[in-house]
Amino acid sequence: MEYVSPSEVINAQGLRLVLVHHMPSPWGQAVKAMMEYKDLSFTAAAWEGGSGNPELIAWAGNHGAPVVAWNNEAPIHRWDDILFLLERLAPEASLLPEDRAERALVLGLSHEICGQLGLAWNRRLSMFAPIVASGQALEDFVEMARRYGSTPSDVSCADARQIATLNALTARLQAQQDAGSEYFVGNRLTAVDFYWAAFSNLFDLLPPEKCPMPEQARPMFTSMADEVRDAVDPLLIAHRDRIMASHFKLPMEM
Ligand SMILES: N[C@@H](CCC(=O)N[C@@H](CS)C(=O)NCC(=O)O)C(=O)O
Repeated sequence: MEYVSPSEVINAQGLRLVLVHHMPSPWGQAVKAMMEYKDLSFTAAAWEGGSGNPELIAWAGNHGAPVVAWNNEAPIHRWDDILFLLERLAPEASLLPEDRAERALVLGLSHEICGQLGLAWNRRLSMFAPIVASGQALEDFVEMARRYGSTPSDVSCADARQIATLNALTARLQAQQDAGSEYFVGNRLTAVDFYWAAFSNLFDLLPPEKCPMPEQARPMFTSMADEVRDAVDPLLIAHRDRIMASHFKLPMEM
C-alpha cells in the first residue's frame, strides 16, 4: 500500500483513509481490513504521531486516526460511523447481520471492543497512565492522554474492566464453538471478528515479521498486568490467528 500526501486525500473524491503510520493502530487496521474484504478501493494518507498533522486535523475536525471520507461527505472518525459507511458502500459483502438480535450483539460486542470505556479504551488507560505518571512523557503525549478523558477512578478500574471483557469474549467464543460456529456471532463472519483480530495486538502483539513496527514501541504494547495477560485465553488467540490468516494482509501495512 502506497501512502499519498494528506492534501491529496483531502482533495480527492472516492473513498479515503487516514491511517496511523508505523503503528498497529487497531481502529485503523480493522477499517483497512474491512475495506479490503469488501473490495473497496481507497486512497490512504499517513497520520504521524505527535503534532505533525495540522492539515488533517483542520480538515477532519478531530485529532486522531483513522479518518475516513467518501466523496464530498464530511470526514468521519468514529468506529460505528465508519462501519455504517462501509456497509452502505458494499452491502453485498455485509459485516452486519440482518437478524436484529444478532445485529444488536455484533454492535454491542464491537462497542465493548472499540468504543468509549471499552476494551481498547481501558487498555490504553493502563498503557498510558504509567508513562504520564513518570513525568518523562513529551507534552504531545500527555495532551493525547488527556484527550481520552480518563478519570482517576476509570484508571483504577481499567485492568479489571479489560479482564471482564476478555472473559466475556472468551465465553462467547466457547459457546459459539460448542454450537458449531467459528465466529463471534451467528454462523458467519461479522465486523466483530475483524475488530477482535485487529485489537488483539493490544494484548498479544504479533511478531515483527507479521507486525513490522518500531522495535522501541513494542514494550508499550507488551507490558501489562499479569492478571490481564492471564485473561487472554488461547481461544481468543486462535480465533485472531484464523481471522488474520484469512482476512488481513500480513505483514500488516501501516
Ligand atoms: N476515533 C475512534 C478512535 C480512534 C483512536 O482512538 N485512535 C487513536 C490512535 S490508535 C488516535 O488517533 N490517537 C491520537 C489522538 O487522539 O491524538 C473512535 O472514536 O471510534
